[in-house]
Amino acid sequence: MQLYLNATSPYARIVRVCLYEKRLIEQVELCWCDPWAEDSELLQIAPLSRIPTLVNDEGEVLTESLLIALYLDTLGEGAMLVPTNAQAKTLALSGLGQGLMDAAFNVVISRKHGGRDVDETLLGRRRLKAIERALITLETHPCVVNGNSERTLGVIAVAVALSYLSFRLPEFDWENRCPALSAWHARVAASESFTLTAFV
Ligand SMILES: N[C@@H](CCC(=O)N[C@@H](CS)C(=O)NCC(=O)O)C(=O)O
Repeated sequence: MQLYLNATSPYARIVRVCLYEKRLIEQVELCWCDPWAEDSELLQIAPLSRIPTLVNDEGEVLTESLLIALYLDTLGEGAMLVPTNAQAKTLALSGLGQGLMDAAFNVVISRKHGGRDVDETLLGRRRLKAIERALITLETHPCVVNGNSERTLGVIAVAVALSYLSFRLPEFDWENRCPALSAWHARVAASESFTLTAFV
């Protein structure tokens, strides 16, 4: 299999963490690329030119981090990323994590192309408020309150989104403002699959 990725994509990091968790990392060739480049190798196989993109051994081209994670769950070893006895809870948390990631990523990419003023637009304000609401929700989420740091897809998606916030938008200062979430995140982020995939 080949995984197209870069080192700063939070979506690609979800897939990398899952590859470690499912003990599949040795079976994947990592193809580092720039998804924004017009003439990339990635564009030859993926019309939307987005990462992560996974090409499996049959040549099937999979995109969308959470869909790729579901596929890896059917292949690898180790604990299920989406345990059958907690499917709805896990998918709900995965959606919250990816939504937080989408909002944070869109703040970063909009500022990059439109400057800080984009924060004052209708969509800019919506994104910033969505991040705030997600943090408030997560601080009292049962998973965090109960200290559940088993690395299901939901836990992975939320923890990667929070790491991305620290990496790209430190002004949110969520670590100090959300102490329970911060302690929970520190436990998840101490695992090997997180330390080996840290943003650089
Ligand atoms: N919903 C997608 C988002 C993927 C995504 O937006 N990836 C970014 C990099 S972090 C990308 O490739 N952007 C290039 C582009 O949109 O042209 C997922 O979960 O995989």
